[in-house]
Amino acid sequence: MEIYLLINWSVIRNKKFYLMGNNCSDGSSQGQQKNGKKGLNLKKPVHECKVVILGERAVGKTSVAYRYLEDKFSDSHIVTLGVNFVQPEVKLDNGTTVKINLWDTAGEERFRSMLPMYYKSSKAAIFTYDIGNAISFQNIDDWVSELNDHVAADDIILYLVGNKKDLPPEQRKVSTEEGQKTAERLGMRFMEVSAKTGDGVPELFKTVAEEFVKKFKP
Ligand SMILES: Nc1nc2c(ncn2[C@@H]2O[C@H](COP(=O)(O)OP(=O)(O)OP(=O)(O)O)[C@@H](O)[C@H]2O)c(=O)[nH]1
Ligand SMILES: [Mg+2]
Repeated sequence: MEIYLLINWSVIRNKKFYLMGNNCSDGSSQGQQKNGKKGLNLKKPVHECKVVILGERAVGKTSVAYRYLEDKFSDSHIVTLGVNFVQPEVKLDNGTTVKINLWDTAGEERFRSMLPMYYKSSKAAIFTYDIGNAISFQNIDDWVSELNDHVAADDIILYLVGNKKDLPPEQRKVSTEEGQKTAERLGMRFMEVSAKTGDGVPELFKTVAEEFVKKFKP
């Protein structure tokens, strides 16, 4: 079942929808945490990281974002019209918070021309395919070369993510090894996840946040 939902250009945060302006930044700010025992204010860094999630229609881009943000899953394909903006936060082990300004883009062909504005100044790109759909995997090269036309390789961290890891073996069309090889060839980090079960999803966003801090906020 396909549902067209007009929630684009909104921020899903704390289970509410907010209208937004296109005002995300990649700057950082300083949060403060009070140490009750000693009465000291210990500054904990808060960084913002712009991330774009890309891939063919129905590979599960929105579902991955929704799983991380709300820890929920829907069997319906809620077709993304243009782009959704969500803002999950990741807390790292050292107390640093990374606010991920996540642009969840539409896989449908008719929206392709608007994608470059979301690549621009992104610090990470998550290329997603469906492990049960070989075409969505074969097309990854096209997605990557499209991004390379707009962003210098050194300015962005690339992830290749095979979603729908929960599918039974007989429905799998792309092996883990094929995914790994392609990621190596394209200089990307690789993971398989399932938005349905949640397997690998928190790890994905944690890795994105950690790598972002390592590379851009050392
Ligand atoms: N089995 C399984 N199905 C999934 C998974 N993730 C998403 N789906 C299903 O795949 C379909 C498409 O999911 P979406 O998240 O809407 O896909 P999308 O990539 O955002 O699609 P577009 O917005 O059209 O580009 C839906 O029916 C989801 O329920 C998963 O991990 N496992
Ligand atoms: Mg979507």
